[in-house]
Amino acid sequence: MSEVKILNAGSLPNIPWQDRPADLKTETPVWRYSENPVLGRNPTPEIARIFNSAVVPWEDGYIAVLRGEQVNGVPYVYLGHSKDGIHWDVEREKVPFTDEDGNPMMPHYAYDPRLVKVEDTYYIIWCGDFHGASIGMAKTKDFKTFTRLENPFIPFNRNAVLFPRKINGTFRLFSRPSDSGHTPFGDIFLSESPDMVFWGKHRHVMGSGGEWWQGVKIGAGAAPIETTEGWLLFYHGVSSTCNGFVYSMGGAILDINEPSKVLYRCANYLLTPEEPYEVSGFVPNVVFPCATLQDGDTGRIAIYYGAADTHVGLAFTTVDSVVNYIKSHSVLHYGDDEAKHNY
Ligand code: BMA
Repeated sequence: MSEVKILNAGSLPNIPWQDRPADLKTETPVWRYSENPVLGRNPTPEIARIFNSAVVPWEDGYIAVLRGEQVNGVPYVYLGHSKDGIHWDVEREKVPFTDEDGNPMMPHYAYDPRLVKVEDTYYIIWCGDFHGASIGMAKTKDFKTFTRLENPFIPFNRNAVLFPRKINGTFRLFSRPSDSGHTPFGDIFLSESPDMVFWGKHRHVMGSGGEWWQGVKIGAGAAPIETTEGWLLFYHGVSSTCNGFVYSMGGAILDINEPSKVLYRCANYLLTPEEPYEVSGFVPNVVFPCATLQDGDTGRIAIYYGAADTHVGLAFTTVDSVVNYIKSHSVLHYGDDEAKHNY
């Protein structure tokens, strides 16, 4: 197979990195940082745990929007700062959201943030409350002012993830329609918008089912990575056991011009809870990817994932090894490979 390259990512020579250990027993192309977790319990007096969180390069280091579970149990989002993407300083104050006139407009709660740069703007997307679980969105250019965009979707919906660029002239966003609780179903859908305000032309991308690790529900994880083989998507898949849900990470490759069309979908998980900080914590047996960093020069990818709703873990792969693994273990499910208008 020809070597797969990352497109339009630029250089990130200081990407957090460790080589794949020689003694790994698994064949999965994703391996963990040996000093995991990189964030966890009680980082500030206000926050009990930090987990499902998103990171981007910023100035001479990195900035993160972190899911911090407050000591009253209510989730919120906080900024983190790091020189190396591994050691983090966590702000004690919540992200100060405002409305479009600059007036304070804090969500009641906010969890599972994603942080994606599109053109010259950074978008934070989270799950909040709008008469039920739904998608919150805000934009910033300086990480000082955070302007909310009025409710992009009606409830119930979560796991919204933006594409890092327009496709055929429109912005694209994944989401996962749900219900009010620990939803026992869920597929990934794609929506498009000319202006980041009005979203429509919704299409179905991938369903749950098939292999057992993703049999109950799935949701987009990190912003898709543009590659020479298509959009590389890391997502979470959920299985049900007699002790509750188990969250694993999967991978798929989507058509570069029509990303509702799945080209390859890995039948095996890429990462599943195995380490003590993944199998034990506030919610055991959860790995929940929310962000990646990538270096276009080397093809290195660093994946940030929530572990057991308690910690942030870091894992690594290369674009060539992960795309080829997905391709060589691909099983498509009913309708995955079609562009689906469904009307
Ligand atoms: C999902 C979300 C995630 C969480 C996961 C496992 O429904 O609430 O924030 O990590 O459950 O508890």
